[in-house]
Amino acid sequence: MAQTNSSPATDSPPVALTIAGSEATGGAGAQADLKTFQALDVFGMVALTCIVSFDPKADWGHRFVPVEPQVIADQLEAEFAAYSPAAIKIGMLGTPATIDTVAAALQGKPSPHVVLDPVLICKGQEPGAALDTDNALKAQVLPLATFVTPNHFESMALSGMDAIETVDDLIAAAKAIHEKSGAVVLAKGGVRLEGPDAVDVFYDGETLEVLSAPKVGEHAVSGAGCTLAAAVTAELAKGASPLEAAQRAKELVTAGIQARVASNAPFDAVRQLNA
Ligand code: PXL
Repeated sequence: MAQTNSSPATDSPPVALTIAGSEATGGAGAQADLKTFQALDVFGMVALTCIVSFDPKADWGHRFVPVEPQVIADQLEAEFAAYSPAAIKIGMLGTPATIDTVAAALQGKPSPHVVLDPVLICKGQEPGAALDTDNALKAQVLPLATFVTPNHFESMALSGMDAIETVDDLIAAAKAIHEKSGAVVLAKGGVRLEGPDAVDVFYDGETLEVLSAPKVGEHAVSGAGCTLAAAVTAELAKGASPLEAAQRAKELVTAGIQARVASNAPFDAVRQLNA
C-alpha cells in the first residue's frame, strides 16, 4: 500500500511486464527478460506461464510444466491492478489453455506496446500439442501484438515461406508477416543466414531497415531472442520509437553475446550488461 510519507512518484521508472516461462538455468525466458529490464533501468514484472527444466540426462531436452491457467490469470490480475505497464512482452506460452488465458487478460487491459516473441517450438512437447499451440498463438495472440520478433524458423512459419536463405528472403518474410499482423516486425536471421554478419530486418509498413552486426561465432547462444525482445520492450516503455528500440536492442544483444557466460550445457548464455 502506498504510504503517505513515500517519496514522490515523479522519479518512478517505466514499468514493463513480461508474460513468460521460467528457464531454470537463467539463460532464457523470464529470467533473461527481468535481467534485461534491469540493465535498461526499467521496473520489471513477470507473469509466469510455465517452468522449463533442461534435462542433462537426456541431451538437455526441455522438461516442460505449464502453470495452472487460474494462477496465470491471478498474476495478471494483480499486475494490472497495481500498474499500467508501459509495455508488455509475451514470451513462451506453451499450451492452448495458457494462450486462452493470456489473450482474455490482454483484451481488457491494453498497453500501448505488446511485443510478441513468437516462441513456436519447445523440444520435449508432443508434436500434436505444439501444432495446436502454434495455431492458437497465430489466431489469438498475434492479432494483439504491436511488435513481433520472429527468428528464422518462426519467420518461415508466420510468413508461410518454405525457405529463407538470403537477406532478400528475410525482407520478403518480414513484409508478409507485417501484412498479416499489422505489427512492426523485426525478423532475425541470427547465425542461420550465410555470411559474416548477423542480419535482422526491421519493417513497420513504411520503413525497411537491415540491421547488421558481425557474427560472434557460428553458434546460437541461449537467451539471445528473449533478450532482444525484452530490450525492445524496455526501450519502448522508455519512449523510444520502434526503430530506435530495435537498434538499441540489437546493440545490447551483440554486446551480451560477446560477454556470454560459459555453461556446462551445450549452449552458452547471453549476459545482460548494464547499458
Ligand atoms: O529461447 C526460448 C525460450 C523461451 N522461454 C523459455 C525457454 C526458452 C528456451 O529454452 O526455456 C522458458
